[in-house]
Amino acid sequence: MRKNAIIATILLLLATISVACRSSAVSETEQESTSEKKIVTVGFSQLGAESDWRSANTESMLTALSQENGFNLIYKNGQQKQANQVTALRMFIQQEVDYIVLAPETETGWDFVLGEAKEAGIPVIIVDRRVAVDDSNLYTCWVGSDFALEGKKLTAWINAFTELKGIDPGEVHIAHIQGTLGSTAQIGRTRGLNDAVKKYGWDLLGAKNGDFTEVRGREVMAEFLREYNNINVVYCENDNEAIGAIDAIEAAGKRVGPDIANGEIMVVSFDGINTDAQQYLKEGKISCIAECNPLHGPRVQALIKTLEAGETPEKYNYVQETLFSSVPEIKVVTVDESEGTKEYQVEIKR
Ligand code: GYE
Repeated sequence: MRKNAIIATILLLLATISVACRSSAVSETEQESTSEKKIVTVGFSQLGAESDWRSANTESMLTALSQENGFNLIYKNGQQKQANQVTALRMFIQQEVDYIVLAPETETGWDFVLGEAKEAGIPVIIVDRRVAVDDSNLYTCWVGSDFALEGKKLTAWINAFTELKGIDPGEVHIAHIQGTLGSTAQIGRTRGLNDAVKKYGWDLLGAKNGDFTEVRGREVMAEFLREYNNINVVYCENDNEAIGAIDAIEAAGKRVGPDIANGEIMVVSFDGINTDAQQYLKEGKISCIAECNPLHGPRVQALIKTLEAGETPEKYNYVQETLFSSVPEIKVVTVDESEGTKEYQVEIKR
């Protein structure tokens, strides 16, 4: 009996101490929240690390959504697997984050998990590539590039170049190295090329998947060179593929450059963030790059601020981009858009 009474007293004491601790903890956080700003918890699911564009994008996000800027960021790298991204999103939902930011690998297959986020009342911001979902209310907004427009600009540049050099459209023999199939960047850039092939009458030899990586760019370019001996333009869907393709072309004993009338193979690509690609551009090994800007961190930060203020941001937020080239004669390209034609300046890098 006595033993039981002692145990009961100890338990009572422990309970009292824990209540006391908790109430002092509550009053501390109450004090903090009145003097400090709210910490916003964000779960960010990045698709992977396939390219320099991606690394720059990740860095921009981590810097903008930092602790100093008032964020508690939970970052997950999907390692190029959608299943990993879905798992990350479910974990964020379980952790009851304030916002989910998703950089999706491919467009399809997101309805279910985004439905779960919606059910949990967590706003989702899509960054870079898009999701193709039946109900666009499953996400709050999107920020990224107009990939089809990038493709239009780059192909308009190729057309301006061949016209300038007096090259017949039927003599433009293109090897097409695609990005990850089913990603918005691939879909838009591929559409840009296919439309231009029809419009101008170029000879498209074939398309192979380079997965946005240098290694695959090298591999598929080597295959192209084994299959065709008349390639004079290589349309790479990003700079890493272009770097790999240039290696393969040079390893096969051929020259890269814009002088296609004299046997050079002209390489064009997208991004413009990679320092090796920038160097190749200056040297003329890459003739034109359609810029794709990866610095979305501050843009996502601004969207969250808008939402925190109780306002509704634009649903689709496009980034302005240019063309970079080492060919000085072409200063501007004209592109057809839904509202008519529009001119874009070409930044000459030398
Ligand atoms: O161009 C490429 C990256 O989705 C815009 O993905 C992005 C693309 C970018 O791997 O380098």
